[in-house]
Amino acid sequence: MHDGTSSRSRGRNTRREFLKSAAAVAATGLSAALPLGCGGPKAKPNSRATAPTLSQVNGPRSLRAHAAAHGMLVGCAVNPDRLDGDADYARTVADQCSILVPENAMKWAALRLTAQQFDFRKADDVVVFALSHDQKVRGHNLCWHNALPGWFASTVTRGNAAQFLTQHIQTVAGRYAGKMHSWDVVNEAVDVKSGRPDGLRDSPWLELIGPGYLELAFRAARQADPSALLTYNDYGIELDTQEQIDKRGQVMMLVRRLKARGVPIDAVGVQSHLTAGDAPGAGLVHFVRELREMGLQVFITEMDVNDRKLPDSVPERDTAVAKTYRDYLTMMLAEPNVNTVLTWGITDRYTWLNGLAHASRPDGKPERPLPFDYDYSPTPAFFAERDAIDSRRTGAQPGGDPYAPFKPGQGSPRSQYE
Ligand code: 9MR
Repeated sequence: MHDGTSSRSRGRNTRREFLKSAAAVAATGLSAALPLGCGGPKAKPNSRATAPTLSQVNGPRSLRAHAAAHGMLVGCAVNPDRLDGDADYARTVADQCSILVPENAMKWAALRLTAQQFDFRKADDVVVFALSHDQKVRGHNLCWHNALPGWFASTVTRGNAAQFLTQHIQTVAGRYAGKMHSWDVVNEAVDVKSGRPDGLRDSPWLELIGPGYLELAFRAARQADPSALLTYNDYGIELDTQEQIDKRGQVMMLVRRLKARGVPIDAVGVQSHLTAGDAPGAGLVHFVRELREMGLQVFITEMDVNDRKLPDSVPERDTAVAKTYRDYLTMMLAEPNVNTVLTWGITDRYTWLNGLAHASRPDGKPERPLPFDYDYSPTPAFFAERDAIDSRRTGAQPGGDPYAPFKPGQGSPRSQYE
């Protein structure tokens, strides 16, 4: 996968190539070259009888057009190999998204096959695609306990871990500096079950560097790319179950500690991996408002709705999944500091949920968690997501700047975590 050159010379060469190819792609208008037709949905045993036509969901009727009209960004996680190899996928992503995030291509394991070498080819492919389709890019992620390369455990020690993390962030965030909407700087650092008073997960980074690793990562990210919005991203903080209330509280305390130390953090990512029938409630809204009072944005970063608790009937599953999208997004998008929504994939064809051995449907049927189905027909979830975008009434002006500076002030809620 890597080309055997040193990371320094590799960095210089690929940066030139990357910038050249981004400019060339933008100049030739790759978007215009992408096929517009879908080729027609193939009959699948489990698909709906009358699928909506593409013209009902494209151009001015697309998610991205509706989002733009409400001062919002909408998008999904993408796989560069599919962007390259599946024309229907590339067309759907181009049509529907104003922001992309690589599902895996910017993780440590993807970029760092050895301790000395970086391979940016797949990550660059995502950035080039996005820039050539007038889309923003989120980076995911700079520091996580998961998706670490095989060499990590035997190479990274207490003596060199801070240096490894800092250099990684300098190299990766530095490469894309000025081009990123935001970075998930630290991912999933909170785990109540780890049993620590500070709520931090028992992870390699904690073990090797100590709790200061988060501050180190955010400061390095700000230095490497001063214009990206720096995000703490986590899951399991959406519902009002006791487990999720506790975790949300620990995330809030973590953000408060970082802010109190002047650590640069701009946003919290609420991943939003939901189950059909989940009914997030007042606790999450309160959390979002409290973050707003602190000057932070909230991004919905990884939304999907699994249907594994529902019977086989496709209409029944689609209806329940769509209702969960509608209720959740309508609630969240009423908050002015929530202006960015990404789903974890765009089509059921490639959802990570169907690769899960431990949590797939008991009947073995593929899940239908996303706005487009296996054959790229829009699902009821698409229309629920679009309606929720249209329901946004926050004073955002059509065509307004989704990055307009936050104005704290009105309606300060008392912290539920004090
Ligand atoms: O969807 C991703 C899957 O393809 C990877 O194998 C996995 C490990 O890298 O990560 C999945 O994405 C996760 C994301 O990076 C962080 N939040 C949870 C996502 C789903 O597990």
